[in-house]
This record gives sequence, C-alpha cells and structure tokens, in this order.
Amino acid sequence: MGVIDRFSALLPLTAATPRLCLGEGSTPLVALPRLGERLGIELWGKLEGCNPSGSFKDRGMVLAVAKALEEGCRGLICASTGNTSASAAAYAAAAGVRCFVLLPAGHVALGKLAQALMYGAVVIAARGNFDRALELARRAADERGLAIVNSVNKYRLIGQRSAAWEICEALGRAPDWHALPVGNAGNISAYWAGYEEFRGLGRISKSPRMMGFQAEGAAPLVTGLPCPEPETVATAIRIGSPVSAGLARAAVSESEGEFNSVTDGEILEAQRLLASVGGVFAEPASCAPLAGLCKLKKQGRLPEGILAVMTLTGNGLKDPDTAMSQVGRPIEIDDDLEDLFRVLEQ
Ligand code: AN7
Repeated sequence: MGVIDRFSALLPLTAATPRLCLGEGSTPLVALPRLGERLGIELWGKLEGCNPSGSFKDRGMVLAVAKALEEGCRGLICASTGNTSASAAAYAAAAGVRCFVLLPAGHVALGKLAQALMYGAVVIAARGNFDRALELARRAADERGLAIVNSVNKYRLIGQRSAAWEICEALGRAPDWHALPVGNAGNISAYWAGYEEFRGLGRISKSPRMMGFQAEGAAPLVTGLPCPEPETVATAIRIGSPVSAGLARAAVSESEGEFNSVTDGEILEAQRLLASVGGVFAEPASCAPLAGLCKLKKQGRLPEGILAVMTLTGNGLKDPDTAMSQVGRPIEIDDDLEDLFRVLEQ
C-alpha cells in the first residue's frame, strides 16, 4: 500500500485522482540503541532511503503527480539538487507523462543523476546553483503550462506529512525531539504540519520540538542572512534561499525547537558513525541531524533520556563518490587460504 491508499482519509483526493503508487511510504522506523547509548538518549531513525526512488521525496511526489494527472497536465518540470528529480522522473515514468528536470551543473550526486536519466526524464544541467535553477523552472512552468513539482507545489508538502503520521502510529506518541536536515525547508514544515494535524485530531497529545540542521556553508536559516553562494559536501542541501523559509521558521518557533548548523567535517563524521555504529548508510545531507545531536551533546545541550527521531532522508548509495572519498580500499589477496588467514589475524 502506498501513501495515497494508506492515508486516503487525510489527503485531498477525489474520485478522479489516479491511485498512483510505486510502494512509497511505510518506511522502517528503527531503534538505534548503540548510537542512542553514546548520546544518552533513546534514538530512532526513520529510514526514508527505503522509498522507491531512495528518498523522502516520493511521499509528496506521488500526490503531486497524481493531482497533476487529475488536472490534465501536459508534463512535469522541477529544479533539483538531485532527489526531487529522481523522484519526479520515476513517477512521471510510471504515469506516462513527460518530465523535465533542471540540475545545478556539476553538483548532483552520481546515483541521482543516473536515476533521472534512467527513468527517462529530459535532464538539463544548468550552470549556476539550485536557487537559480528553481527560478527558471517556475518561469518555464508558468509560461509553458507544465506542472511544477518542487515543494512550491502544495501537494508535495501535504504528502510529506505522512512521515510524521507514520511515526506517531509506530510509537503511539510523538517523539520529544524531531531532528532533520534542512535545505529548501519543505520537509521540516511538512512534518510540523503533520504532527500538529494529528494533535488536532487527538491522535497525539504533544508535538515534538523541531530541530533543523543545515550545513555551515548553506545555513541561511541559522544566520538569518541570505546565502548567495551556498557550498557544502552535502549537495542535497546546497541551497541558499529556501522556498519554505517562512513555514520552517514558524515550525521551529511554535515547537520551541531550533535551527543549527554543522560543518562538512561533522556531517561526514556522522555519516561514518551512522553506518559503522548504527548499520544505516544514509547520504551526507541525511547525516546533518546526527552531526547536530553530537554537537549539542558535546555542548551539554542534549537533554538526558529524551526520545528523539531523526529523519534519514536519503539512501547512502546515491552518493558513492563522497562515500569512497572517506573510506579505505578492499584488502586484496590471492585466492589462497593462507593469504586469507594472514588478513584474519591482522
Ligand atoms: C536527502 O532534491 O531540495 O528542506 O531538489 O535530498 O525539504 O528541502 C532535496 C532536499 C534533505 C532537504 N535531505 O529537504 C531536491 C532537494 C535530502 C534531500 C533535503 C533534501 P528540504
């Protein structure tokens, strides 16, 4: 069952909305006891990399594309740091509509590029950053009658609320803290809306503190200043002027949460930690929250014993280059038992 069928009662569907589905949503919420012990908290990870295109984007994309089909669209367009394009391209393929994706040239992880091309989208590498590519996509959508499937499309964030609902259903409550990476700031806004909606329905009694983590080189919500030249190894969140900045600021202030930034070094260290101590391989952007929790722990600002959920937004396999730049190479041996024993004894 996908997001549309599982949450049909909570989504703006009509009889004419196609029940599009690639098996998105219902992702694992896993306890991370070894990491939690180090941090002195009860830590859980929502594995959004298990979605069909390997990131959380599928939750909102399925609804955005279904509604675009319902409205008779001629084609889809988006700008993307990579994951939105992979997701849009996948649902466009499944729905049989054309898809144009604008990517910041040279700054998209290899796996995401492979996905968009393989799903058959028209892939356009625009020289310039994501923020500029999004402006172009919005103009083109307006002037050429294409459906824009970035998070300026309201259905994207409505569909993304489903992750918060799943967490509440799985835990039987909301976490004390919810930590996630922030780029264009849509996801943190969607989670907050999802939690608040469940609180309004009496399904939870309290919403979590929303903790948003940005990369230091692309942290406009932390500094409060525009960031015209965003730069970070976490290319997914290499965004300087977040479209949903206002919603995200409201989410953080209403929930008494905060925005914070982490360095690229801290992000990469957290990526290795999550994989080697947690058993979860997530892409660099997804590791900003763990980096942030580690930073707060060091500063003595992480309350003991709280229940915290991190959204692990994208699969680690999407960015093999960044992963391989941090790890060693395999130990090569001849196909010989003595050779193998020498390694086992090292
Ligand atoms: C793995 O694909 O913006 O704060 O164009 O791919 O809701 O933008 C991706 C964003 C976090 C940030 N983690 O979420 C895009 C794009 C991963 C991401 C974010 C993104 P938002």
